[in-house]
Amino acid sequence: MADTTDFEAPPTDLITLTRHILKQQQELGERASGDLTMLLVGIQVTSKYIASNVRKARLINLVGLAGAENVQGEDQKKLDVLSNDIMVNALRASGKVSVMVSEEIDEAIIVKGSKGTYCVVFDPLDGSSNIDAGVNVGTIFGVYKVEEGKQGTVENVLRPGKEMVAAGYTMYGSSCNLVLTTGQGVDGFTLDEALGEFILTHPDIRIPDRGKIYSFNEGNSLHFYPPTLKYLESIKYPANGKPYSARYIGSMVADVHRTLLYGGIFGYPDDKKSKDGKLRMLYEAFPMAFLTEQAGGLATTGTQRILDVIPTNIHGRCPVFLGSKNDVEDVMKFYAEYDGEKRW
Ligand code: AHM
Ligand code: MG
Repeated sequence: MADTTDFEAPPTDLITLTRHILKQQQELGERASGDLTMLLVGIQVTSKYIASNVRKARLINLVGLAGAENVQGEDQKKLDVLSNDIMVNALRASGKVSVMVSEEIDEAIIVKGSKGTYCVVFDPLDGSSNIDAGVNVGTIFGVYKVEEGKQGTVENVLRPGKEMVAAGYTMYGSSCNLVLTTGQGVDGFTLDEALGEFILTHPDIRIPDRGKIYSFNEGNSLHFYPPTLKYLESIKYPANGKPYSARYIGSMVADVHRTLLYGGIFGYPDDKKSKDGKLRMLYEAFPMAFLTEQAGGLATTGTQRILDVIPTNIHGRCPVFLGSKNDVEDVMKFYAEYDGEKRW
């Protein structure tokens, strides 16, 4: 009888996201309660549901504005509101979460009576200004753990990113990809829509030490400070005559996803107009910095490791440069050299 090694057959041993996180839990032995596993399984269900709505948005009247502003003063899209509600309801129902912070909600959500020892910070639909054009968008999340008896305060999440126990994003694009770290490297999964399962397709993602792509909104150049301008000049007019290529989607999830896979650098700097940059610390900068470091790259504000920054406000912002180790080190050198000219 022939077996599947005799012909080119589809894989017969699919590693699903659930199987993967269960295995990581088993590796931790008795130290693991299974609560994080259940929480992550809950998050993957929200990703499938949001993905399905993003796909159908044009057909079921989900494009356009919802008619309200979020805490950042930005117009909320219908899909922002829907994605937020999907996340909040699923996390609340998991019973594992005592505090949530969402980009779309002004105050931290304290889940009354919850015995859950996890806090989840998230941007339910990042890059949503792109959504009506069908461009990639994504959900970003980070998870903190708190000691039993100390749950249920906003201080539970006003902690540096290095204290997160898990982080990830789901990208809704030509395929739906969930990329996750629990501090043991970074793995990427692709949604098989027929099976309704995320399948491990990118095990142990490692960022090349140097890339050839830079990803900045150079439309802000007028406002950039000297370290950023001089760094950009150095990669566009290099001595070796081989300039970097520019790629900027304007959806952090998509720009970071490409950076993790191909290498290079993504940057959203501080500038004369936005003194802390644009990206939010808790649910944009920290999760992406955690993933980047776990994939062997670096993430800095220019002068400080992003994961060391201590947030004082749940919607606080910080400058972001992340990606290949050597590329990010180059930016840091420009910050060190031109710091005096910065303030600028
Ligand atoms: P959002 O959370 O309101 O969608 O804003 C965050 C997005 C990021 O995805 C992206 O990196 C950045 O804003 C793009 O900003 P800009 O349009 O200024 O280049
Ligand atoms: Mg966002």
